[in-house]
Amino acid sequence: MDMQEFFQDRRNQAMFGGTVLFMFIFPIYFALVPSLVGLDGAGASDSSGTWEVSFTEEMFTQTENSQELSDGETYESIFLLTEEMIGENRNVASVTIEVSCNDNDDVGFNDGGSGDSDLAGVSGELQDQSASGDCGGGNAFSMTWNIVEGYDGVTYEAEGKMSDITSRWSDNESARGEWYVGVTAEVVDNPVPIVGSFVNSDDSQDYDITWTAIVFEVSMEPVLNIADPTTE
Ligand SMILES: [Ca+2]
Ligand SMILES: [Ca+2]
Repeated sequence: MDMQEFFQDRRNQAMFGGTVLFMFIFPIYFALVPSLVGLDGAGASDSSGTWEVSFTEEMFTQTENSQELSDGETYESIFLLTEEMIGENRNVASVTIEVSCNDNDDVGFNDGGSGDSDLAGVSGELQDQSASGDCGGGNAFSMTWNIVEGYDGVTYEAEGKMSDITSRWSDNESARGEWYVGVTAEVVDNPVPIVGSFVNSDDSQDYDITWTAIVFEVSMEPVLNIADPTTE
């Protein structure tokens, strides 16, 4: 059967027409389905509209104690923030380290501590920080890196494309890796006077270290703007 005979047959015509129809319908159908069921990721259909944008947070914390350090000694604190902890479709809002110490070995809470970060093992263009403070019992010092600027976790309404809202809250794959802060002790001996002599009372200090990473997921629900007839 040559091509001319093939197309003269009515059954073949119908079959051919049906085939051509489905060749067009299926790609259109499968392109639409993800947006219809709300599963579209980046690159797929990108709905525009008014959205209620909300956030689901998870907090990762790591606490440790430096043990007793002598004056000038440095404790190496490492916090690992992995892709596995962050997970797909989630972003890192911030990473914080808080260091506290309580110099109750002698009189006057006169020890202190300082910290210097080294973020060579962390993805992204993050700036190193230094901080220091006194061992009065509370936080001696802390450092915070805001990975997603302006993040506060508060639900809000926005107009626009889903993809624009998603990228507004993107951490751009930064903050992953090995966070390092060296905590250096500053120990000051303040002798306690005992009748006729001095007691060498303070030659060390320990530090409590807490790392906190806030990870979040963005959710968007369409806002239906239905005018209330009773107010018009
Ligand atoms: Ca002291
Ligand atoms: Ca001390």
